[in-house]
Amino acid sequence: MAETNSAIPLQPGMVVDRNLALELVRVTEAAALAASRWMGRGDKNAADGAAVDAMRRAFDTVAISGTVVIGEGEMDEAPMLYIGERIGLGGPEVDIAVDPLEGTSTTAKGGPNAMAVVALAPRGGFLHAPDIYMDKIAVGPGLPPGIVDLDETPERNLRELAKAKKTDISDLVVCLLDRDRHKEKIRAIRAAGARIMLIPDGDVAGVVAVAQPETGVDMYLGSGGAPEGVLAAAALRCIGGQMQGRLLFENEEQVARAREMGVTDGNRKYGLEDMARGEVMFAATGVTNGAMLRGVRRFAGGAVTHSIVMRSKSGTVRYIEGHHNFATKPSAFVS
Ligand code: VTB
Ligand code: MG
Ligand code: MG
Repeated sequence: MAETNSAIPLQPGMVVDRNLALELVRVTEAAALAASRWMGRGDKNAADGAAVDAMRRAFDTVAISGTVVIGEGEMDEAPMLYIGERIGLGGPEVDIAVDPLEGTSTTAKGGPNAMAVVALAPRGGFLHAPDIYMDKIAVGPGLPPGIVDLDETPERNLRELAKAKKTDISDLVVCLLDRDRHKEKIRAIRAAGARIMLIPDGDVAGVVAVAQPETGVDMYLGSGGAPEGVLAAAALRCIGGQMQGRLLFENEEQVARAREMGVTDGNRKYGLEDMARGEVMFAATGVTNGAMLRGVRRFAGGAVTHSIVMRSKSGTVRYIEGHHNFATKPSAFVS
């Protein structure tokens, strides 16, 4: 007889959790469908606005008492999904991190990797990251803890990673955002003999790629948005992998802003659990095609979406293909 897993007995609360994870997909689907209308139309603000609006509406149907902690800005600058905004129908108290359109420029150009992203944690579970840069390093699951370190050189990190993966450095691929500020890192990676994948935008997908073997990405390196860092950390908590991040301050105003948000040590190196604690969930729907997800495909009267949803508790990763019929779908979810 097959052994059953009796280690984790089922309790009613767990069913709520499981269903909630799937509810989150409806939210990212709605945002992705709305943003997809703006693909390649050269107007990144319109694309972003459409995603924010659709995501906000979709949240009204989710059974949570949510507080936005990573959102679209401060109350006075963002009308929707601002930091501190209360969302949901009522239910468990949770914190919400959103990027309704991760990759606005790439959407405006019809480029790769744009997606709608949501993560959920128990109250207090997310680092309250201001909208500044964060230095990031990430590797996939199944490696010895501490195998790479933000404070080590790319050469050393690559050497250690190659050793642990029992490959040559020349087999490894490092993913970075294609930015001038990464020139020195790119030079060092090439000098060490590793290969590189430069992405135009979308470093949430870039970080998560380290945990998806089919992407061929072994390490993520470089600076991108701090809110995107927290979202990526939530995903890696679910799918496995290691990540470190450190806030990068460009001026005194940013330091003060971080302090207001509770950051006492500006130089702190955050690990995965420091950025996304407790039982977290992550959902994303592709807007344009990417390494992680396929983009929205529209046809007469409907569209197909491709989403990922995962929970840290069970470690289950689901890919969901949604076939949407606009004639019968509730209008709040149609764009
Ligand atoms: C990254 C990327 C985002 O911002 O976080 C990036 O993932 C960082 O800022 O899609 P720069 O563009 O200034 O390098 C985005 O491109 C936009 O949020
Ligand atoms: Mg955004
Ligand atoms: Mg973004």
